[in-house]
Amino acid sequence: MDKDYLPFHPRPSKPAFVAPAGAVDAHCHVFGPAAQFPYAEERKYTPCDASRDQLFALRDFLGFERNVIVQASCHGRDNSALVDALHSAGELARGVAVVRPDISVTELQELHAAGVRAVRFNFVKRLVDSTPREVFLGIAEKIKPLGWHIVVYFEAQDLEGLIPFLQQLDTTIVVDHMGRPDVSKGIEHEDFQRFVTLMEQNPNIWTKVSCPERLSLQGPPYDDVIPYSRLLVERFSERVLWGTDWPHPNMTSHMPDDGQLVDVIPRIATTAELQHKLLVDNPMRLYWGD
Ligand code: 0GY
Repeated sequence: MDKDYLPFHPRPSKPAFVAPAGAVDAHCHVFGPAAQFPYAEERKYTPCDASRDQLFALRDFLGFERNVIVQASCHGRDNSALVDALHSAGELARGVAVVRPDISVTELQELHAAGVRAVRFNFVKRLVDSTPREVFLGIAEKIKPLGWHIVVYFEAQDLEGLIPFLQQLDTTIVVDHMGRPDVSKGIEHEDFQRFVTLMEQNPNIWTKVSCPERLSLQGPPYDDVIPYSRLLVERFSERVLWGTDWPHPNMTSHMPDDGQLVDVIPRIATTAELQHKLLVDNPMRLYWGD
């Protein structure tokens, strides 16, 4: 693990919010353990190991039933740790993989059988070297027969340049962490409004109202991020997902208490109906709908 890397919270609190039956943590990761699943050579950080069993124990402790496990950049395009976790979880987990452009149909089918239902395109420069758009478009073509969707990770200032590319992807797109707004600018700022307009104009675009801990300037209980997430949940209730982002790679300001993150949910989804859509109906439709 990197010298300055913050490990995940050792003893999260029990959340006061009780998630509805069947709730899905739709954004989390497994890291290693490195002895069994080494980190990628091209990685930009070396995290603290965070095993599948630790993830599943956290899921149960927080009162959730299922996970969507997202391949993180530290594992590159080797999805072995992800696939191992999916096999172990059976129907209780689905996966988002990162794949090579030359991946074969057989390899894709194996990932599908393990529970993968999407690929992730990462545009965050501190995490990955840039990938030419044509390469991503080639992958988008390859996954079409499987009915997968595409998860994209970018930062707010890059959205404008990405819009034409996103509009070329004629499948469901899920944007990580609300497109990472700069919350010092306010919800009326053109950057966040650009994202809201994008969702308004493109009914195939979903988002994860996740990561207040990454976006907050104030820290817990993340009051400065709530208006952004709440607006998206209320306006796009059928196209929002929620996740812990455990084990919270690359946090530098603080390490969130996962129980406290769960307690953000009733502040952004303020009715039982919105909570059910966010935590059960939407992720089940997208990841378990086949
Ligand atoms: C996240 C956020 C981060 C890392 C990754 O793939 C990754 O390494 O996604 C980050 O550093 O912002 O969603 O886990």
